[in-house]
Amino acid sequence: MPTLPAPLLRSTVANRVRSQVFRNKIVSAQEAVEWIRPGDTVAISGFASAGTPKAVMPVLAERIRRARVEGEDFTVGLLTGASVSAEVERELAEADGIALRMPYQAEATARGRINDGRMDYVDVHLSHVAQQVWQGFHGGVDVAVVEVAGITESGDLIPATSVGNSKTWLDVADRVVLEVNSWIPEALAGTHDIYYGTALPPHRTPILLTAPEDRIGQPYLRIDPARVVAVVETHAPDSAVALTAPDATSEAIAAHVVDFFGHEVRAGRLPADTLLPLQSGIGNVANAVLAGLSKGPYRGLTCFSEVIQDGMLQLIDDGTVRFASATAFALSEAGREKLVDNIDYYREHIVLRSQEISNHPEIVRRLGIIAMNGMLEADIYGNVNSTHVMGTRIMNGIGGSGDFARNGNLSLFLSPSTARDGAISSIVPMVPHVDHTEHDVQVLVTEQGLADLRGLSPRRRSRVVIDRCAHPDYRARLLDYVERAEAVENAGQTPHLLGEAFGFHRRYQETGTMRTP
Ligand code: 0RQ
Repeated sequence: MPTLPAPLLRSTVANRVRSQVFRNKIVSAQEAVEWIRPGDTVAISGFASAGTPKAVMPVLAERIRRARVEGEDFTVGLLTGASVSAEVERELAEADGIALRMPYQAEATARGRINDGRMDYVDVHLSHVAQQVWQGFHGGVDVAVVEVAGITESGDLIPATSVGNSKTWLDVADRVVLEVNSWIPEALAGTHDIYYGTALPPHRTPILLTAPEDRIGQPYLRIDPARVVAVVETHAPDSAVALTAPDATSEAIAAHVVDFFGHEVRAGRLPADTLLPLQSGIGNVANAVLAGLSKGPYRGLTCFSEVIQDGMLQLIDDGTVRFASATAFALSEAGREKLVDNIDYYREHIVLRSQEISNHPEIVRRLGIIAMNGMLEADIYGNVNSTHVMGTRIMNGIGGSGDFARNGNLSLFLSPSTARDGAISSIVPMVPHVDHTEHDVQVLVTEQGLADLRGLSPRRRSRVVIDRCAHPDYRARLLDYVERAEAVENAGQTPHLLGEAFGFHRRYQETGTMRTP
């Protein structure tokens, strides 16, 4: 644990900006926003809502709205860590203020603008964002707006409740606006591990992280004060994540996953008590899996994931999890309070890193991660669609699922077997959009059961997927499809009826259900 300078343990609004150089730059959000100009690329902190700047972005949305009324064209490109707070995402999208969005969103208005073709969206593996920005695919970054918990006397930045891409934005932006949020407990300082050793090829060297708890960097973000154009003081909480109690479907999926881990332990492929470091996506199924683990025989598990959800705090409390590495918190209001009240305890069990490290393929492969992510649908051969409803309309984005699924030791995809009250089957003959290919998907899980696809050829996989994962209402039709596909002359390695492969989806579009009368 790094030794913290004594003044960091005090906590009042006034003393959060302790460097005089930065104190001289304190302005209002209205003044700070003047540094953002039409056409700029604006990179902001924030990952799964945590650490989103609270003051400048709403003022920017208002400024864009006013400009529109006056007939001025004012849009910006918006780069983030992953999703940011729904309020910021919504206000900017409603103002039609975003020309280009990257790399992930999960908000209804933004989603609507993207699907209407009014907002360009580049859906990127989260571990690739930093290097793509360094390589210039997204142009330069004109302005970074980064939330921090404080600025030390020597000008180091105490990171916020997420790290995401903050390091990269601070490194590359021409102009930097810092929001110093005194709501964040200062005792969070020391939870972060910011690694400054990444580089572009051919200058890369090994990243020497060999266990989730390893610290390979420093607790602070750095910034050249000459590029900081404004410092804005705020005192506002992160938006809370809404949690609903796991339903019977999520619990059934979780039970299959926990059974499977037992099976892998008995087969000698996973260590008995500690398994391997776990990654799990966001949402109720992920939370149910975490809850299911606490009922198993496991003690001292580790996690190497993107976010720390309420379920993870619980697992740390009861000793199921010994250590969790992530890039952000994603907590409910109750979870937030628990974290703040017990920060000294949790700081011993948690580290937050930049997303280029939390999701790094080299580390994910080395640690042997067990990757568990949600999906919209899978096909009978194991290809997975995580992002495009009916193959065309974006839902959220690929996020970090590809970073973990492709490089993990085990890759599981989880979903209820049906969506929209049974009108959609999550198991289809052919997915109309592929995020994770049959080569990267090892295990599919629905509440019906678990299909272990490892070692199976496509023709054998199809039977296992249909028998174990498809909802009974759809099984016979899927089986009929695959049997007829196999009966065609020269059916091939992966039999399909190309005229019918999207028949389930066509039927849904034409009749509102994939079911046949
Ligand atoms: O729609 O919200 O209108 O009710 O999709 O579905 O079952 O609640 O599942 O919340 O776990 O999300 C793939 C979207 C699943 C998510 C996805 C509809 C369904 C519902 C949500 P409503 P559920 P979840 C780490 C990893 C990619 C990013 C990722 C995701 C809504 O897991 O975005 O993995 N993954 N990141 O009705 C049409 C289908 C459908 C469907 C479900 N087959 N067709 N609609 N829905 N299946 C996190 C990060 O990277 C930050």
